[in-house]
Amino acid sequence: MINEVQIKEIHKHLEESENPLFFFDDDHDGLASFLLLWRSVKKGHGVLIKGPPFVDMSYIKKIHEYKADKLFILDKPVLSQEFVDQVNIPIIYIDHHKVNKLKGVHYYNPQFNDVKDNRPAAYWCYKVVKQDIWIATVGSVGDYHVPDFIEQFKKEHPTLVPEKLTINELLYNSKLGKLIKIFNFILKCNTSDTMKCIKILTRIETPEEILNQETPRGRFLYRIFEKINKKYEAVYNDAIKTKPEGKLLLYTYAAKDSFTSVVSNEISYKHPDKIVIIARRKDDRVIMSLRSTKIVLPPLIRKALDGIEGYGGGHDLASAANVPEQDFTRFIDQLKAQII
Ligand SMILES: [Mn+2]
Repeated sequence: MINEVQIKEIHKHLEESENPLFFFDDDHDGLASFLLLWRSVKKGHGVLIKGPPFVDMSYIKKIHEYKADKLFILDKPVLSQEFVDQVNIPIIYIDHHKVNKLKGVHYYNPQFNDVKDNRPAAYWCYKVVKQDIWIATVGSVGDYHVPDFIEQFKKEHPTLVPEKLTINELLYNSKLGKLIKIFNFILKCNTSDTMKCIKILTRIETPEEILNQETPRGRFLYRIFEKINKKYEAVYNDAIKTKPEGKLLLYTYAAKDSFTSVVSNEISYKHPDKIVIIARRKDDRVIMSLRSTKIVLPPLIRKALDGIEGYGGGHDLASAANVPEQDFTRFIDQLKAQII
């Protein structure tokens, strides 16, 4: 866990900074983490880090652009020493993926003293700011974790949760699940709409404002969600027709939009006994989200990448991989060989 002393340290970094810069991952947990920290101090700027799991060197220029005095990196699985060495302001790195070997970073990760503790970034950010429980719940449940404050959330937002507070009910049978989708989908529209939506989220007061379209800004968010959701449903409705082959359910598509993560979660829920791979062809690469309910994925992926110029990894039951298109079949074959 990230202990109480460390939580206080993060809080101090946040309070001390006059112009913090927040780099955050492009999913519900990254966005929720940013919103929690920003809304508690209302200063600084957020930068959405899209694409691969690492923070690209090109983002360093943002630090100078914004004249930031501290850099917070939220929920990004990979940070390189090379990146850290190029940054001349304090870096506060809050993450819950496999620990990176790094020097010169204020590094907060629950896996430091317990590799099994991978409670989401937003969970820890909530411990720091102690406000906006709904945003913390979106980030946590979206990352497949039922937080210990779920009863409190239920008290404050009774209509958003299902009767049974299990992870699958919360995700697939509640308004909270829809809210998580809203957080994800606004990150998938064009940059200018995404920026507008994030700005609105830094100011919105309640989740009901969005879900029930109670205000013009809530309506705006909801309409953007609906636009992306149409595209999502087209991919999902095609993917759900896929027949599993042995222990594997593989679906490949080539649309412009990236839905692999959200689709794989939902298909895995419908096929809990399969390893689900949702793959998207993009340029000459194939980008995959892999899900399982029992078999631990990262070692499988590592072996499947043997002899391939690709990368992959992530959580035990929710991972990602990226390989050149011409090696995709080989990757799948090398993965299948391990599960049959
Ligand atoms: Mn996360």
